[in-house]
Amino acid sequence: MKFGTVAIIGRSNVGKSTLLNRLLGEKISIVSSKPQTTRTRIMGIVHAEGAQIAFLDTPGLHKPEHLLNRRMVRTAVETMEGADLFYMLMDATSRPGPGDLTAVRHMKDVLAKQPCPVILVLTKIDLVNKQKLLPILDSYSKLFAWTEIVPVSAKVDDNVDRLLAVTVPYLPSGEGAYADDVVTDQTMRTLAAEMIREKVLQETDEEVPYAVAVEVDEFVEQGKLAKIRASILVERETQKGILIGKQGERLKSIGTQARLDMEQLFGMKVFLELWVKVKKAWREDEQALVQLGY
Ligand SMILES: Nc1nc2c(ncn2[C@@H]2O[C@H](COP(=O)(O)OP(=O)(O)OP(=O)(O)O)[C@@H](O)[C@H]2O)c(=O)[nH]1
Ligand SMILES: [Mg+2]
Repeated sequence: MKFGTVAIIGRSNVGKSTLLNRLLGEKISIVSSKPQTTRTRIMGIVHAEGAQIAFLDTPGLHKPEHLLNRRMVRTAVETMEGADLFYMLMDATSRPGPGDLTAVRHMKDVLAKQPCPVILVLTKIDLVNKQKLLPILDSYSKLFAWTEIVPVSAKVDDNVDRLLAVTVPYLPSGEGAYADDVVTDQTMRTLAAEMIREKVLQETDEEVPYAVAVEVDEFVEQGKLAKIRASILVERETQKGILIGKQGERLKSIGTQARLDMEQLFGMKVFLELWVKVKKAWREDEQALVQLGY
């Protein structure tokens, strides 16, 4: 039996959360086209034949501007420090860029203290012409002495099974630490907050996605019904206006989409009540960040 933890790392937007969800076959980590979507460490446990693997999704490694971002990068680094193996994700639709080099630098700092195998996972290959893939793969392969290189598409499920098969031999021997029915460390409360935030990210642009946090104020289960009351925090009045939209249209749409996702994941009916609140500069506020789970 093999048991180990795999840290899924890389710059923002390379597809870390999409890959975690694909490995699990369940959506527990939110995804959006905007960078810095994931803000915390998110564990998903795969129970395979002869192996149990705890995959750890992480915030994208980037140059931080706010206290929130510094904490995000620290979370990613700390997650690496506790892992048995890394998946370093890089995007096949572009050539290596400054973001990838920043990610490699962070990775090397951790490896200098505690070496472990690193698999380069080249993502989004569904968007790349087969002939173009080889030179791209070559350019990424030069960045580090990767243990293995595996191109995948998490979106259309191409080669992800092979990635899993390649990974298992590098994991330590041992019994699994988690019961067979444990899939994630995320609570229903956290999952609910994140699903709301995902819809906000999908429905807004420019500075709004980064200025938003979601707090669940009340989560009550009554038989097959969950009653959820949540606050969407923004930093300014103008952002509040944008989120609510004309005659409350945008907030309503965010609520409906989030509710449908929750009903599917939780397998119960959901009654969702959303409020938008202004909390100035919460991204720089240590106490607020701790309260929000960042
Ligand atoms: N076509 C295609 N798109 C993908 C694939 N994987 C991820 N994406 C898209 O890339 C964008 C970013 O995906 P995420 O999974 O949120 O990326 P991430 O690395 O977790 O990003 P952060 O949490 O911000 O660091 C989303 O729009 C995804 O739908 C893939 O295999 N193929
Ligand atoms: Mg993510």
